[in-house]
Amino acid sequence: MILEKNRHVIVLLALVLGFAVCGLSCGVRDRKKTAGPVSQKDLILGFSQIGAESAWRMCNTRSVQEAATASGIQLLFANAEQKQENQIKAIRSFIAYQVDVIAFVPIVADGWDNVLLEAKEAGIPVLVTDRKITTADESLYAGFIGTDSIREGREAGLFLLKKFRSRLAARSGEPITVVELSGTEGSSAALGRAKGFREIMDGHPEFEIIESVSGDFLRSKGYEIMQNILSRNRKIDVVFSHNDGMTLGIIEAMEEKGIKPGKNIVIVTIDAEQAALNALREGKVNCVIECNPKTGPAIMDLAKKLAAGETIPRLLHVEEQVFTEGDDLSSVGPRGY
Ligand code: GZL
Repeated sequence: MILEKNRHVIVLLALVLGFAVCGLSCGVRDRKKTAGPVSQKDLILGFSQIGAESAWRMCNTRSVQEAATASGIQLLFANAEQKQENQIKAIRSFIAYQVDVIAFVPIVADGWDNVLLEAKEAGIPVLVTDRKITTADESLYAGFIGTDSIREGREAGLFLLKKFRSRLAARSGEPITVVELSGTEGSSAALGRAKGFREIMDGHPEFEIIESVSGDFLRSKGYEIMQNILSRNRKIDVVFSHNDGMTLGIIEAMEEKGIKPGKNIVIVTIDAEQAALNALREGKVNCVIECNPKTGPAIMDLAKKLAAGETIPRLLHVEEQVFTEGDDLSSVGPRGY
């Protein structure tokens, strides 16, 4: 079972070991000797992905893999099974093999300085994608491409100001109670969404965040947490969920208790996967904020630039939109995740 569980890492390590032995014995792939711009056909990109915790993540993985194939870039792909230590091992394997570029999704924001310093000393540029890192040494990575989590959180708050404008105008004094289900603790996605949300909520004391619990971006945890909160019969006006996976669990728990999601309790959710837009059309959620997973092509373009010795923008946020109840969604095509 363990073998199966860590299959991806084992395959990767065997691959790297094999290449390293071959490299040592037949003198290939010594980047230092062939330092300088790498032609696209020889470009090898090491990519560390965090796992497969949501439909969003699986779409992000497909986007990276399909874009690498379309670009003719050789991809060394490692699935970390939700563990930072597996990501650090994978990045060290990429360094050992002397890939041309490393890209990774940091599962949490902290704890990357040492391994990124090793990559820097090996002369391998690093692209941070999807989630951000916290570091005092900005030279440890070349740039970031992904979504603006703080903006996503702000959009959630701004929707609620509109949704509850009449209650806010009435100044009834009755608090508007909010339950927040947040994503993976310590991840920039969860930290940013919580920060942006509070930037708006803190300006309106009528809103009261009565509970904030991490559901780790998992549907199963969204269900369990919501079940537990509902069992305590608290008055809940709003649920703000950091991703659609947890929201699907939240909806299930509410309906089991005879609560009408989107009607008895307002729901705001982030990602905009197909199931969430379907729920919006059915009136089971009230606002869906897009978080775009399809960054594969842009990642490959940036990897080519880095391999050619070019500089890239430090920060690239991808385009995202907000879908709300009452929108005409007829022009919104299949989401692909
Ligand atoms: C956000 C991304 C999050 C998604 C979740 O950029 O890191 O991780 O919102 C996913 O669905 O698990």
